[in-house]
Amino acid sequence: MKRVITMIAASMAILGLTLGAAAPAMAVAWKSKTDPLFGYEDGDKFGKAYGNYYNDGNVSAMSTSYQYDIQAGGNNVRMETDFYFYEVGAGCTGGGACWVFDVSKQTPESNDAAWIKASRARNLHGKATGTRGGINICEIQAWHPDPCSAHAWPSFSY
Ligand SMILES: [Ca+2]
Repeated sequence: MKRVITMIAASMAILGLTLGAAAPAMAVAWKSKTDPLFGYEDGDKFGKAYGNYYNDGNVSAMSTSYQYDIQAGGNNVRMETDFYFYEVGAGCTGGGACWVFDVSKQTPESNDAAWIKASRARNLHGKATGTRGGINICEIQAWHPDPCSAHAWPSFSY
């Protein structure tokens, strides 16, 4: 009995170390307040953004962003995150893993000349080994296709 308990304790110690290593404390930052991602329409900046993407407790991928309406008022801006997972999927070749699109999530719209924070999460997939977010800022226009910035592509393995 004592040997069994010792083995369980040893296993738990190894598991603890493993979980600790698999839970990076650092978020993956993309751009910054002083060097943000800009969105343009016809050469004019409509908005800017930065943020981070991280493993939230080995439960979800969290996309946290800060959006800023450069042309305050008028049309609103919002962020969109396309969540991808590195896993075996129908679109992968040769039965291997590839980046598989899961879902898009948007932040609430804002039109303040101020940094507005918002987060969007997606549960981690048990069979995936990594995730990435395709993140951009768009201006929401009623009678015209929405102009959007290029994508930032932060990712992490787990
Ligand atoms: Ca605006």
